[in-house]
Amino acid sequence: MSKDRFQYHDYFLMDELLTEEHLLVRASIREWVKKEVSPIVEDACQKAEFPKQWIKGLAEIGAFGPYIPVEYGGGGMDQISYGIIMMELERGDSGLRSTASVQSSLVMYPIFTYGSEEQKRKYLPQLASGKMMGCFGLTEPDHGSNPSGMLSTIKDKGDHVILNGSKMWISNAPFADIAVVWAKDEEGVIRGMIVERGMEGFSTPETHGKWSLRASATGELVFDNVRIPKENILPNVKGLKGPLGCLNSARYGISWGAIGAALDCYDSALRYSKERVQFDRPIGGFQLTQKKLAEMITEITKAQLLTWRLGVLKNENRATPSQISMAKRNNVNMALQIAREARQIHGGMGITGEYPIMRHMMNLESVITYEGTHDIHLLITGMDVTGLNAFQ
Ligand code: TGC
Ligand code: FAD
Repeated sequence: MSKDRFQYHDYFLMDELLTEEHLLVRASIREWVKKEVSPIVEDACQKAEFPKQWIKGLAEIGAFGPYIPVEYGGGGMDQISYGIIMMELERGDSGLRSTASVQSSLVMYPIFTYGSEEQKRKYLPQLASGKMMGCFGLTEPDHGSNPSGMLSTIKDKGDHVILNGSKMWISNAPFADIAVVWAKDEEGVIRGMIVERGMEGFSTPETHGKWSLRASATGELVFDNVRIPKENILPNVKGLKGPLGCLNSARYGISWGAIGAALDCYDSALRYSKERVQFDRPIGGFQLTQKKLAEMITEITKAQLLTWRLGVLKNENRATPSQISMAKRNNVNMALQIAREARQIHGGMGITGEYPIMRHMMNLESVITYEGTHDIHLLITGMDVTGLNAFQ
């Protein structure tokens, strides 16, 4: 990729709604992404490798558990700061944001929210410092959108349980030290537990051949009679609301993250439209190009306002799961449409690694599917407004 010339766009002066701390956080993450991510991300994607050195950097900039209290190693920040961090990381690459959001929202969050005091003290500081990495196992080969049908089970054996089953499409699985896993007990109740690498019968084969999120490692979790000590079970939640509660936090972060990817595409397309000359004038002077750019910044601005408001509600503990679904669905789709339009503005150059467009576009094809597909989120909104369940 050529030099990272990204500039932020704030059409409705939304910076006036942010605090000094928010702006400082944003500046420091952006600087790190420009220095440590942009120069190597294209190569990492071409090679389908997750650059492991990013882990230390992410920990140093506070991207692991930004809103987890300081006493457990987290950043003690508010939800808007968390969102801003996700936005700046995804401006760099959705796979990078994935790694940070899984660690924060899907591993640290459940341990903090549903874990015992011993579990919090044992795992959270290690996860915040990046000395330990985690993953989240909910999806199974035959149960994606409907996790309630999961087949993974635990059987009670006194001081431990025996875990059997498998999970697939698990971000960070190939290198994770621990996995927060969801499985049904003998009464069919979903329980969460912490599975550690090295436990006998636990393996994490890597998933190859992805055309999307190539700089993020994805794998399976396979459990063959794995002995899990009872102290590894999360004591304070039972049922599907456990994993779905974690998804609220991750989906909220993605709604910010998608704005980052959209901004990067828009910024690149705007610059290219002023520099690229055809028919003796910059292509930005043609009405059809301006239509694309004007619609892009309009959609980005609407998403920025929606998401900032969601952040305020989240800070006040008033954001509902349905509001989060609406924001995740809207913003990821918005970013994907912008990536496609930006690709057109770049002409043939848009398919090369010289520009970030095609990489964002391919990444967003995963983002629009994971954490609940585009259509599942539509049905969540539909159910919220009608009171009628159209899932089954
Ligand atoms: P349903 O009967 O509606 O609900 C079961 C229980 O859960 C409660 N609940 C929630 N609680 C907290 N937050 C939410 N968002 C909740 N939604 C529902 C609900 O109140 C009920 O509680 P209770 O006490 O009555 O038992 O469940 P359902 O089986 O009908 O399913 C509903 C549906 C389809 C919306 C849900 O299962 C769903 O969201 N499906 C999508 C699955 C999904 O998003 N998977 C994501 C896997 S993780 C991932 O993709 C990580 S990618 C990370 C990265 O790399 O960045
Ligand atoms: P399916 O559920 O089979 O859906 C296929 C299609 O059917 C979709 O279009 C869907 O919208 C539609 N559909 C399903 N049900 C309905 C319905 N009731 N009405 C209308 N349409 C419906 N999971 C984890 O647990 N942890 C992770 O870390 C993780 N990381 C991921 C990383 C990547 C790169 C990817 C691609 C996925 C990841 N996932 C992870 C899994 C992800 O959450 C699932 O892919 C997603 O929830 C969809 O499940 P599925 O792929 O089985 O699709």
